Amino acid sequence: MSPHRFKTMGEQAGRRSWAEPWKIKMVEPIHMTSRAEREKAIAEAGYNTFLLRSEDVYIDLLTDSGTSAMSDRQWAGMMLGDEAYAGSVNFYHLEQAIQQYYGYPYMVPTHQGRGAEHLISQALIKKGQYVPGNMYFTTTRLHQELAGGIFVDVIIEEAHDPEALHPFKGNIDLNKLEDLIKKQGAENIAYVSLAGTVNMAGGQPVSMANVKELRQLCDKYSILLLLDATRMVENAYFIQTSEEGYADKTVAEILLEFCSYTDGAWMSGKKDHLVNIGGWLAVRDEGLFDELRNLVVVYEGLHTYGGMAGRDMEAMAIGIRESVQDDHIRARVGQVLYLGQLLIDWDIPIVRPVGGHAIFLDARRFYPHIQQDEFPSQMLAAQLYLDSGIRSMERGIVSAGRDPKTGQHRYPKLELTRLTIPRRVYTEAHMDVVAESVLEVYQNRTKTKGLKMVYEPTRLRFFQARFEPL
Ligand code: PLI
Repeated sequence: MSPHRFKTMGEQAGRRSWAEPWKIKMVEPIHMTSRAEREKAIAEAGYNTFLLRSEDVYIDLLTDSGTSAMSDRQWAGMMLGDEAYAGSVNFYHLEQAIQQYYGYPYMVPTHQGRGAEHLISQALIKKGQYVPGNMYFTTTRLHQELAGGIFVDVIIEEAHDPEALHPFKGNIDLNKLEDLIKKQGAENIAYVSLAGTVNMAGGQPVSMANVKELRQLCDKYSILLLLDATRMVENAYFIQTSEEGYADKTVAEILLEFCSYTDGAWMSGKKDHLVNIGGWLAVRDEGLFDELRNLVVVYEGLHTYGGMAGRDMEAMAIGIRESVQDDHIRARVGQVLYLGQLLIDWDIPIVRPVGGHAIFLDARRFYPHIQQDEFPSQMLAAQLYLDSGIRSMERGIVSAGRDPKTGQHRYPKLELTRLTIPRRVYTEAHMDVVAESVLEVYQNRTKTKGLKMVYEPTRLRFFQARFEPL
């Protein structure tokens, strides 16, 4: 029983709760496995939670990507899918929603976010050019590297410190960025790659002040500023709640203003947009759009479907409108904050401040006795699964991969295990169960040993690598 949910009358007095702005119409049963079943399952999965079968998982916090519950309106929209090869009506609905809420005039759909990352990297990066960004993301950096680019992390230093309480830890350090531009020359910078609520830093937002200054710096050197808008609605919510001057603006207004400082964006619709598949790439410049339309037909599909079914574009267009409602985003981030606060109250080491989509357990402080190259975050994810059937994800040395030049492991400062909350899927009671399992694993931490990697894929190794306990 969670101590948090059963307070005395005195402690409850004066309290006014809010609740999710929806009720549940359909449910999907989940079931609990026995410890013996989980031991077998995790061993068969090579201690990699990506390799578990979802039927062996109790509460699935692997990712918030494509795992949202759609609304009845979205499901109704699926029935209106116009599956014409060209010029589907759903494409125009999607285009209109992106123009209205993100403000970019030109858009191509893609099958998901990495499809868009591929196109923008191919279109804009020349071999040997630098791509500065606010911390890497796995697929984003890989596409930049495959196009011949060199990613350079220019996020503020606080982002690498899990205990630093800066409210906008996703901000770019403008001095670091300008130093890089001066050193390498503006012509050798492909573009600035800015992400909202920076995933690998713990879902940390970027402030409006930062993007405004960034715009000025990019203008000074005539460099493009491109946005990974994947979780920008969550970012807009943090601006509304934490940045001076934005408390009275709607999340939709903040989102539109933020995007107005950028030249274009790519999107994994599987997150903010409340759908299970899809993405897009949108820009302001007509010439660049022309190039993207040429590329999309080669790699994704015709420019009016780009790898998506008509029904999926319709669900996404509706999801965009739902996602920017203040009530929705407050409940979404509110649930993440609820879980985070429980863990903070119980002195469990997590990345702070709590971000928008996930709780990141700090595996360095969890398992100080396990060396980074013995994969502490990977082991922590396995231990959580063994304890309760909860699935989380490694976001540390395995995710960081190897340096393409030296072939050595990259050793990121952050060694984290991510508990990612799908949108509109789990209840507060599920969050209590998760917190209690984390506490149990934390209490047994000194007994836990590390892992050795026994199979390593060449690219994005975290998805399929296999491990054995030391
Ligand atoms: O999974 P995709 O291809 O739709 O999107 C790639 C992608 C791009 N940017 C960011 C910030 C992401 O978080 C992202 C995908 N993230 C996943 C799958 C995640 O579990 O976080």
